[in-house]
Amino acid sequence: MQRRAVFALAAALSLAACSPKSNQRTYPVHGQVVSVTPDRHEATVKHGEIPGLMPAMTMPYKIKEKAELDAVRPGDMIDATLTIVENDAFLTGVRKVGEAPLEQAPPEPTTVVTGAGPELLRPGEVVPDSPFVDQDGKKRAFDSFRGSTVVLTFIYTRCPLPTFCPMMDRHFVTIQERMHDDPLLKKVHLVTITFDPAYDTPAVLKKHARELNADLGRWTFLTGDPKAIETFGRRFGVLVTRASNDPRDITHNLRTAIVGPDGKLMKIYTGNEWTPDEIIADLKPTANAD
Ligand SMILES: [Cu+2]
Repeated sequence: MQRRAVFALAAALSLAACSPKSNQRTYPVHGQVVSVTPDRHEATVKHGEIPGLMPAMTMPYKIKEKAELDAVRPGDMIDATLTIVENDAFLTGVRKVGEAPLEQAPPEPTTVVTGAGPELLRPGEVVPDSPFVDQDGKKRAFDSFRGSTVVLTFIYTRCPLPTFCPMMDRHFVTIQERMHDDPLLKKVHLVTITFDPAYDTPAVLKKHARELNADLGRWTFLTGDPKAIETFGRRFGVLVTRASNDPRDITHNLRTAIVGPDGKLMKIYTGNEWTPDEIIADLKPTANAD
C-alpha cells in the first residue's frame, strides 16, 4: 500500500470530525520525521495510529513554532501534539526523542499515476465522460455539465483534517458566494466528487451539501461506481489508497480543476495551496464566453 505517499492524507473515524466545530481538539502524536519543507513550515511525519482521529500513516503537518521546525531533521523520532481547530491543524510541542534510519523515499505521486493508469490530462484535452450519481440519486454523466465552466474537486465527507477536504469545501463556499455576486461568473458550475462512494451515498452528500449551504442549482455533489470514480480521478492526478483491513482508512491527495464549457481541461491545481481568488481570476476570461 502506498500509505507513505508524500502529500497524502488522512482517514476518518467519525463523521463529527468533519462538521464545523470551534472547539479545539488535541491528540498526542509519536512518529518519525521523513522530510522537512521549511518554506511551507511543514514536516512530513510517519506516525502510528492517532486514536479517535486516524490510523497510522505518513503525511505533511504544519509545525507551529519556527524553532521547533528548525530543530527537526529527517530520521528524527518525535513526540508532538496535533491540534485541530475549526479551520486549521498543526503540531506543537515537537520534541526529538530519538533517531532511526529512514526507509526508502516514497515514489513521487506523478510517477505512480503515469506508471499505474491512464495518462494525466493536460490542458486543452477533452475530459472523458464518466457516469455519476448526484446528491438526489439521479444519474448524471460528467458531459451533462457541458455549456458551463466547471470547477471540480475531489473530497470525502469523513475527512478528519480541516486543512484538507474541509478546506476544499470552504473554498468552494467562497467561490459560490462570489458566483452569486458577480455576473461574469454566471455560467460557472461547481462539482464536488467523493472518492469514498461506499460511505458517501447521495443521502450523505445531500446532508453535507446542506451543511455547506450549497446552492444545488449551481453546485452538484457526485458519487457513483467506485471504479468509475477512481478512473476519472486518476486522469486529474487523484491518488487514493485504502487499507485492506479498514475501508475507512483512506490516504489521499487533493486535486481541483477547471473544465471549460467545451469539456476541455483548462487547469489543474494541486494540493491545498490554491485560493478562491486564484480560481476566480482564472475563470473570468472564459466563464462569460458563449
Ligand atoms: Cu481529506
